[in-house]
Amino acid sequence: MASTAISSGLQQLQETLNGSLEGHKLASMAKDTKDYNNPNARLTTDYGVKQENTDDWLKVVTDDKTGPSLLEDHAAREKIHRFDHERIPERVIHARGAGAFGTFKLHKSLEEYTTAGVLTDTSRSTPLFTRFSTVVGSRGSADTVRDVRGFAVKFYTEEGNWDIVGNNMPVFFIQDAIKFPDMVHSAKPEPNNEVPQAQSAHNNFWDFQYLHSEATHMFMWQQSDRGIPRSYRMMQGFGVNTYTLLNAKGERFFVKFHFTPQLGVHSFVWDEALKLAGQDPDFHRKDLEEAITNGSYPKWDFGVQIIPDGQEHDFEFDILDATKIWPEEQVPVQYVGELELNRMPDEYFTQTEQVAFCTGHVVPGIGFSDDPLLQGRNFSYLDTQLSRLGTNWQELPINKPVCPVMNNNRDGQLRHTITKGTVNYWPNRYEATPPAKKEEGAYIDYPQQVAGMKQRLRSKKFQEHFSQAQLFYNSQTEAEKSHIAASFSFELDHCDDPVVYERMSQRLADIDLGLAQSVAEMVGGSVPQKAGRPNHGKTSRLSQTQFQPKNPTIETRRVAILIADGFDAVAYNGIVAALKAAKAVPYTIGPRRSAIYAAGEQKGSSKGVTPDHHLEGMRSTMFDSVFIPGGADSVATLRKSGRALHWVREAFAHLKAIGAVGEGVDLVRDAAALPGVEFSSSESVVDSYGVVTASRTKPESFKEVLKMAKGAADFV
Ligand code: HDD
Repeated sequence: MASTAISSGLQQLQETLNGSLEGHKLASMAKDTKDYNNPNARLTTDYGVKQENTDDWLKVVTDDKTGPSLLEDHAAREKIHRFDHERIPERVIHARGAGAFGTFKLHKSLEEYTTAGVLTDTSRSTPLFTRFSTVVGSRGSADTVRDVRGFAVKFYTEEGNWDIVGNNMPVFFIQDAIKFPDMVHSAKPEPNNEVPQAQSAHNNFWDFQYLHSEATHMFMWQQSDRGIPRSYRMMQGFGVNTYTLLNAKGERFFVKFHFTPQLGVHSFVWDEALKLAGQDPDFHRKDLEEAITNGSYPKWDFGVQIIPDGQEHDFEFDILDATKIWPEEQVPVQYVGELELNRMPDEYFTQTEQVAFCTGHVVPGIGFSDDPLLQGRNFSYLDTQLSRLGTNWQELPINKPVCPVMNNNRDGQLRHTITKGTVNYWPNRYEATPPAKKEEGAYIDYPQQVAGMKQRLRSKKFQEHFSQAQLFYNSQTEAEKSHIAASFSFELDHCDDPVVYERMSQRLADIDLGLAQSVAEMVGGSVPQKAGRPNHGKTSRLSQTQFQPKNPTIETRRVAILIADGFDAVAYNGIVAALKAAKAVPYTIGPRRSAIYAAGEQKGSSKGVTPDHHLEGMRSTMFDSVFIPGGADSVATLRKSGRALHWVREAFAHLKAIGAVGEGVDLVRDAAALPGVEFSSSESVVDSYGVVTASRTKPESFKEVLKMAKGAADFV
């Protein structure tokens, strides 16, 4: 096929990238890319023959009589055959996800600790692909459910692919990989009726959590606001497992990897997340795409925590235990680089679905540790790709490294590479393709001394399961603590087996008596009278309120502007311009999606404003903020609309910034007429409950509204 728009676009991009690694990756993908939206292309069969009709099966037919369809129609059979086999098995977990391409830049070399080029060469720009995911739900489930989020990054480095297959929480439910199938089975829909979908709120999940006290720390994270992130762009990423770094002197260091979002960490409130799961199941997917296509590239600071070899036993916890963090107060995070996502995939299936991450993919200078979860993962990821993608999955364009690949792994189903040469083994008489030497960049294994008894046991420090669960809870703000209690109350309310909610209420007393008592009362468990163990009272930097941007911004925040006929054009245009200038994303919402006319405008003499959506099509849940311009007729219409009132009330209940000017203030006042809410003053700018109003339209009002919107994150 002639060079097409997409592949030539990719090539152009590559040329501008000037022979860089990113250019290399793009060029390699361009070779495998075809443009369907090309008017010069023609429909063909898979074997390349142009087709004149792909709508009618070849059949015996006359004007008034339809006879049998003919088996001889190879093209028809090929079309149906290909369709019949379109589906591949979804990931056994993390089935639902969204991905994007990006770049990694290192600011500070880590050569003191490692030889890895990607972590030592500050002149490099390393291309990468990131896939975010939920864990429990099927491929078609909703984005906003309460769950852990996957945060997997594939770095296409000059020395081979390096995958960090992490999550948005720094710990895990289990310590030993052999428990993984039990854990996942308990979280997935129950086996008898395949209920519930994408939920941890069921008997089996909480039964498992109780029976595995090692899960206590992790379920506190999962029940916190971290379980319902506002956006993939606003969550932390953690490698979770302990890896190692190896420097040029052959010294080894233990390491944990961190990604901290420059936009800060933000979450939904639970009611919002619940509603969005029905109102817009693709909310996170669309959010990522909207930001990237608008040029607001999400960025994370990349950091490492490092413990030198020999100091690994200096901690009260085992540094190889994935249910433990390394508190930042004990092991500071050194931020040394930046990850940016800047390009959406061209096609979901071949890129986001077929990307295959492996914890075993490390590059020279980076190694594993004896973390027993990581050791098992190193088998599982390689293995699972076989059933999902087949033997030659590493040859798929999205999985191919940017550096040369050559070895004697051959053949297998769907092999693409054609390897020239007369031998396919090593050593061979030509000394063809010999193994690399250390100075040529070979991967060097750390010569680790190992001694001990072969046993099915865990070492002593792995037996302590509650200290860091308390540390996490103690570190939360009062609002975050109340969200945790509400979350347990919701989840355990969905468990109808008293054994499950009774025991879990008791378990919570191992963390905090007050939490256990409030949850037990809500879910009908017997109320614990004394703490299961004393609280050590320690805290760490674990509240998400401590991970806020240095410069608060409303960039990428979605602001709904509610208007009806007769709206105040000055206020409307002012806010739209101000939001765009601040790189926020304004959406106009009206009672209908056909033109709405400003005060003084006539249908026919003016085109009016065509809203992006109508009040029934989109709900307040899909926006970060609501603004109501004045205009007597517009506001009168909105005040009569139950839906418009509900919009404002719901936004208020979800702690969103609300702004109104002129008569728009009256809609806010109507909506605020709720028991217990005192809302006053329509004369000047008011700042109460995150609501900003100004009854007179003046430029300062917009500034105030923007200021409030900037602070919106603080209310969430
Ligand atoms: Fe896993 C997928 C993260 C423990 C076995 N895992 C998967 C993905 C992420 C994680 C982000 C999705 C990757 C993608 O987007 O394609 N998993 C984790 C983390 C863990 C963890 C942070 C704890 C530190 N996982 C874990 C264990 C095992 C697995 C202990 C097995 C022993 N994980 C898998 C898997 C998956 C997977 C079955 C399913 C699809 C895939 O690998 O490619 O192999």
